Amino acid sequence: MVACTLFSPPLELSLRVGNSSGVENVRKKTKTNKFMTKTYPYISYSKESYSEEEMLKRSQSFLEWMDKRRTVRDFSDKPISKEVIENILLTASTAPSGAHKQPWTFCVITNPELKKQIRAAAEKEEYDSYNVRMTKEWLEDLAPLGTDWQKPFLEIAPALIIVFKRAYEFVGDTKKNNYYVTESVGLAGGFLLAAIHNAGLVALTHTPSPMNFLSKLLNRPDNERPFLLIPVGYPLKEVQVPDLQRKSIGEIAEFYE
Ligand code: IYR
Repeated sequence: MVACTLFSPPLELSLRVGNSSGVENVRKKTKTNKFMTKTYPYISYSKESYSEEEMLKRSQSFLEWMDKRRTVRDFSDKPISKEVIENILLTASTAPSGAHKQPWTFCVITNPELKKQIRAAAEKEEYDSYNVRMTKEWLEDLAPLGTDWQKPFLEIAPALIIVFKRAYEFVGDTKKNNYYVTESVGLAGGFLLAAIHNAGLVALTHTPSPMNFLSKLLNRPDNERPFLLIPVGYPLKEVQVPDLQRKSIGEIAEFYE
C-alpha cells in the first residue's frame, strides 16, 4: 500500500512548477521560434507537496522499500497476468526521454518455444564470453555472484521482457533520429525494474553479449537495437541472494555547499 501511494502520475520534468508555498514561476507555454513546426496543448500541472517531516518520512520509507529490490536468478515458472505486464511497461514508458521521442520498444516473450530458442542463442554467446571473451579480472569480479554461461532462467521465468532502443524512426519515407537514446532507454529500464518490484515480482537484468541474435529471433526492424533482456516472474520459494552491501552516502555523493 505504502509503495502505491509513492508513485506519481506521469510528469514532464521541465513543467514542474509547484513548491511548498504554492505555484510560482509559472511557465505557461514554449516560446515560439523559427523551428516550431508543431506544438502541444499546455495543461495545468500540480504536484502535491509535504511538510518537511512528512517529506523526510516518505523519502526514508521509499528508500527502505527500494532497498528491498534484489536481482533474483531463481524463478518459479508461475505465470503472470498480461494486464500486470502491460501496467509495468506503461510505467516504464513514463520515463523522460530526449525530445519526448520515447525511443523504446518492449518485446514480451511468454511463448515457450521462443524462450527456448532465446536461451540456446544466449548460452552460445555466453559460453564464448565466459570461456574466451571476458578478462580474468572480469571473471574474478563475477565469481562471488555465482554467474556462469548457463541461463536456465531464460526458459523458466514466465516472461522475458526485451528492451529495444530505437535509434531512429521513419516518418513516411524520412529517417528521423532520436536523441539521447541510451540515456532515455536506461531511464526507462530503471522505471521498469521499480515497477516490477512494486508489483511484487522479481527480475534479473541480463545483458548477453553480443545480443544481436535477439533482433533476428524476434524479427525486429533495423531501427531497433536490443538493450536489456529482463526475465520477470515470481522468485522460487527459499531463494537466496548474495548479502551485498550498498555504498554509503559518502561513497556515492559529493555535496558542494
Ligand atoms: N552478461 C554475462 C556476464 C555478466 C556481466 C556482468 I558486468 C554482470 O554483472 C553479470 C553477468 C551474464 O549475464 O552472465
